Amino acid sequence: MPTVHLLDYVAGNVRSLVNAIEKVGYTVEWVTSPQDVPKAEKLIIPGVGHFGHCMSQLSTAGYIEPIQKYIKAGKPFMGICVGLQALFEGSEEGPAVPGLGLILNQLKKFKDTDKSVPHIGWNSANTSVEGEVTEYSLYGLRPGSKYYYVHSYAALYRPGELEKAGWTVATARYGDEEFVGAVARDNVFATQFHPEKSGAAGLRVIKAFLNGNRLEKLAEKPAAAQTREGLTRRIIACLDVRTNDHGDLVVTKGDQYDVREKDGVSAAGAVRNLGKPVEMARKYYEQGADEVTFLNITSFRNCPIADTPMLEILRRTSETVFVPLTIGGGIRDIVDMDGTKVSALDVATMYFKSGADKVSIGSDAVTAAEDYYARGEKLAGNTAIETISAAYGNQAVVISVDPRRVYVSSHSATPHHTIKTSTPGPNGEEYCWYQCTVKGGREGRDFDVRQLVTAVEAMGAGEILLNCIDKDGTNSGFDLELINDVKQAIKIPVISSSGAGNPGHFEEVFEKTATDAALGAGMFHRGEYTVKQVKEFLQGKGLLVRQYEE
Ligand code: 1PR
Repeated sequence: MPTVHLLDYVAGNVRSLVNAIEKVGYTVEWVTSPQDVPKAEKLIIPGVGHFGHCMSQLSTAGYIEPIQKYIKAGKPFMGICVGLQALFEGSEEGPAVPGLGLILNQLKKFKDTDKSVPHIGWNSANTSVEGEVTEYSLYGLRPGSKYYYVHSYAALYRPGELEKAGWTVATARYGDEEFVGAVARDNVFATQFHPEKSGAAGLRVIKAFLNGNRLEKLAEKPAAAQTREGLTRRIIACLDVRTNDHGDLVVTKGDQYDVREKDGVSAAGAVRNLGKPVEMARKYYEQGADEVTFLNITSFRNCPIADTPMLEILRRTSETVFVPLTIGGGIRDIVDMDGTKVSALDVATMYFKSGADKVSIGSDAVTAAEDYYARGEKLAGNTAIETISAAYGNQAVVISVDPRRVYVSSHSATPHHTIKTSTPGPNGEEYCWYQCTVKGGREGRDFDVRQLVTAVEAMGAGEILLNCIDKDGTNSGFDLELINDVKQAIKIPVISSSGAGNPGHFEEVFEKTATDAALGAGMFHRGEYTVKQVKEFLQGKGLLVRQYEE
């Protein structure tokens, strides 16, 4: 098989990229020192996280000059995400550190006045000239296809500027900002999105680059409207995983977090078993899920380091599932069975190396946020959130919130942030606050969701996975009041979770809140609806969704 060289200079999920490259018929050789760079015939530089951190790593390890020489020699070069940003002169994200300077322009942070930042999700990459979509496909990019982006900084597109310098550009739109999704000139190609996480559409791009298929004429010129579509509505399938009473890892699903079968069914008292994690993840990928999340729901009992089956699940899933994978449960500093201390960062690293793109932190985030206020809203520097986001970028750190409603008679009945609710409590209470819980809802804290989400945003979290114990497994729709309240408090994206029972609930959450994504579990596991049906329904209602491509 032909070979491609991959430079793994900063940790991140490179496993998925290797899997994607192998899937399109190439083998990977690692560049492990600057001396390896000239040996490459095709070179790919991936990158996630902080621009300054990535560039300094490249520079300290002595890679800058060999890469520049490699590119000058005219050999095929591809940059992914920060690998695209590296081509620029510099970035607002790390002003002290220069980029490679092939493109004389600076990267800027997206405006967060009217939208969530980071920009996370599936967006376009339309080959265009001076803002006009063309009938050419650059390295397999297609106008109707969507690609997975995750970044806060972007090269904002100014029609004609890059083109004058000889670059072909593919663009996308986020809110009212148009930015560079991909660029190509001579032997150089780079994508801001992650092709290895962009399903079949992304694999096509990697293949076109490796096969050297630069420009291809499309059967027909795409409609101009396709250049303006923007981000699609993100639908996530979530798999709660735990060991059942026979010791097998199974996908389960609780009713308000109780995962044991109720009296009256044949397996009463047993852990509800809805299927095998790897097979189910693949099924949802093929139904068009935009992301798959695994939550190891009993991690607080088991030591995750001993929990290698969860790592194995990720490794196997990432071989066939080319959309982002999140893993949650047990991301914290731990002490292994033999007494060895393992930091949350090391635990996260194991998961990233096994194919995860994001880690989700639950209980540990609550403790860290409580400590943050106890210190007078000062950062500690050593929390799981801070250390993991510093190494892998904010976008890699999701905070899973497990709130429960506490009803009160008035605003003044509690020091916590309350809302006036349209579904009053058991004694007619018209107000409630959302209490944070830990250990899968088993322990409530004197701490509300607003306090939690604002603290973790300040600490460097990139996204919130917003569950709701009252709604979980009820099929009665999302808690719109909770979602609206959280969205008002923060700028980072929110994934709404708990309560989805039919496609209409997804429409409702997208129409009545500003949620960034919506997650379903039970209704998919029980086979009541497929992800595809949800997307078709949303599309029928005029909401933009990504279509699954074979
Ligand atoms: O605290 O960092 O070890 O993480 C533990 C993780 O496990 C947390 O993310 C927590 O939400 C999750 N978890 C713990 N116990 C349970 C349980 O169910 N007993 N599951 C649990 C939480 C919530 C969602 C669920 C949605 C949608 N599950 O993942 O899938 O509510 O369900 P629905 O669409 O069927 O209503 P740590």
